[in-house]
Amino acid sequence: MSEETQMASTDHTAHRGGAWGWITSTDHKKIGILYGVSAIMFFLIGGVEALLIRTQLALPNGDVLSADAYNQMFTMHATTMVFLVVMPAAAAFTNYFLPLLLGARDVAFPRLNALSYWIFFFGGLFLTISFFVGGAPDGGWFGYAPLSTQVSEVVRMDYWALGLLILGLASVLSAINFITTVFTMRAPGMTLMRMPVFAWMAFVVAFLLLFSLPIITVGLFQVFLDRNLGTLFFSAAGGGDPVLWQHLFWLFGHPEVYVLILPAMGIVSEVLPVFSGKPLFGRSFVIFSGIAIGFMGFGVWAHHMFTSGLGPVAEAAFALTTMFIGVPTGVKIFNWLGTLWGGSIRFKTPMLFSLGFIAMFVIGGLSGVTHSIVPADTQQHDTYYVVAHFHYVLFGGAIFGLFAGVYYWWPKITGRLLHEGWGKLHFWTMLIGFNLTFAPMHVLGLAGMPRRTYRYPEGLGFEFWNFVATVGSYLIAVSILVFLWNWWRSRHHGEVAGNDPWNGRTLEWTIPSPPPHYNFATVPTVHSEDSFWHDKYREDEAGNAVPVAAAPTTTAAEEDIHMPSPSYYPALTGFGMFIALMGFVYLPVGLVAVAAGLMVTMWGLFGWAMEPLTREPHE
Ligand code: HEM
Ligand SMILES: [Cu+2]
Repeated sequence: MSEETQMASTDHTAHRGGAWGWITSTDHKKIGILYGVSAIMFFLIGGVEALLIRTQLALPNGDVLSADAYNQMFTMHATTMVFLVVMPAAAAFTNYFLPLLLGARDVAFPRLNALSYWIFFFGGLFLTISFFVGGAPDGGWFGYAPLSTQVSEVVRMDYWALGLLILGLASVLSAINFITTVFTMRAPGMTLMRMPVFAWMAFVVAFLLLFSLPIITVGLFQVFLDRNLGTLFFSAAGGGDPVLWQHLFWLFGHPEVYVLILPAMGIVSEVLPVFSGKPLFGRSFVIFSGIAIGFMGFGVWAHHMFTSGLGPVAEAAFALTTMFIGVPTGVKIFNWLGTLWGGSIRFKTPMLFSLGFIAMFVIGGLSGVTHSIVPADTQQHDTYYVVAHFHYVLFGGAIFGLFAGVYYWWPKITGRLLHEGWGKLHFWTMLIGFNLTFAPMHVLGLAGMPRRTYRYPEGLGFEFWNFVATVGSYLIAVSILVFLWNWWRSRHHGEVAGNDPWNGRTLEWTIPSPPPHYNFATVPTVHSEDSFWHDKYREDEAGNAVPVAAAPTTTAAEEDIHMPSPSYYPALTGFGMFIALMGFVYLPVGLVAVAAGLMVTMWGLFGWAMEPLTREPHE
């Protein structure tokens, strides 16, 4: 929290400063910053967990972690990175920029938006607390039954099941909010096809969340019931079916990987045109392939289950759907390359991260296609080859894409640029460290090293590449320190950005940096896609861009703009849920906390319902 309060004092948009201002804020920009700062904190936690894993595996017969601690470490590392880093980082950008890209003053439901954040925050806290009270979840991030339904360890996988349940609730609420925002809050003239590609990808992600989370919610309830009330949903001995859990999980889990990657694809689709000085090549194809990925993403889940004995027909069918989903992904890559082609490219840091994204994501995508071939996957399954694959897409893809967004939009959020030199150092150390860490895992996996094992003996040929991977992971840590330093130094020494530091194409660059709390003094009217660009440039006969004499900037009085008032009820509601969750872990004694927590939740919701949306403007 201290970070957040600190930022409040320097943030020009703060209507009310201090911690209270952040807790009660309903401004989508402040909520976006809260998501972003939380994601970075969790990234550091998940990163330390990764370093512990890699330190343990640096040499054969490592003894840094016990087997028990190792299980907690890889489970929490993955759970943290997926649910507490990449998803909230995407939520940070969507919160902050979706309204700005659409020319809106806020999201459709500002207080619901605050509730989403607070539920997420308390859900993350809940999961992380588990380390200190009886041990963290240790059944893997996909919680396979019957491992996850065993109750010998008492609470650990309860933390996991309940934590994911509540985080899912936060995501469903924001999905509804973002979908409604896109449908109802677009500026005049902003047709759906004129929406910037990042807005489009956020829109698709919201649908993916809305349709996939209910599936895992059912499964998580069943895990919780199996563990605590003796039901037998996933117990083969009791007539239940552990493979059912795998279906439920992956029917959520595969769409989830697109939830993780599509926002990064959206960011890259914003950055490439700006730094190539050209519109996005085949823009509508990029949008439609994103939609296609959204639909097809629900039809490939069993490729995670090729070794579970599905039978040849199902295996062939899922092999084919998996190969097909590579097509819309390939379309996007061609369009990005087409955007670069013949452009006047500026190699600024956001551009470097975007190019890094494309290169690393292609490697990860290709190893993904090798998983679609069933006999090959039977060999690769549960080896380090898989670990290599998903880090190329999740880290080389999602994290690089998100950092492109960080460097690109930082000046809009803070009013100051990050330093280019440090940014480039960050990029290169991260790129080299990343490849040193994860490229060797392809080799290790194909040589037969199983994932999720805390030790390997000498003499199997695993020593060299494991050591290289560990060195690489420390280089990644160095790159993150460089980023943190860049952040720190930019607070006072960063170059002042002005409205439009990159010669941008979309509406957020028409307003001051940081934007005023009402975003747009006058709601813009949109006449084309990339509308800000067309305000600044006209085409001459040869098709070259010619600057228009005076590019319009908006400044106007703010008297008549009514923004939603702050409210502490969303945070209170989230807090009540947190108390109730803690109670559920420690049944039956915990029922006291469950009752107390639900009462606080009701208090929050009731107060919220009775509260007027906007108070009389007097500030
Ligand atoms: C900081 C750099 C990172 C390093 C050094 C690292 C290292 C590792 C290692 C060695 C494992 C395998 C553990 C095992 O199988 O025993 C692992 C698992 C995993 N990591 Fe990472 N990782 C990093 C970043 C990330 C990021 C950014 C994400 C996601 C966005 C991620 C997602 C996962 C997932 C989903 C697993 C699977 C865990 C499991 O088997 O249940 N990692 N990581
Ligand atoms: Cu999948």
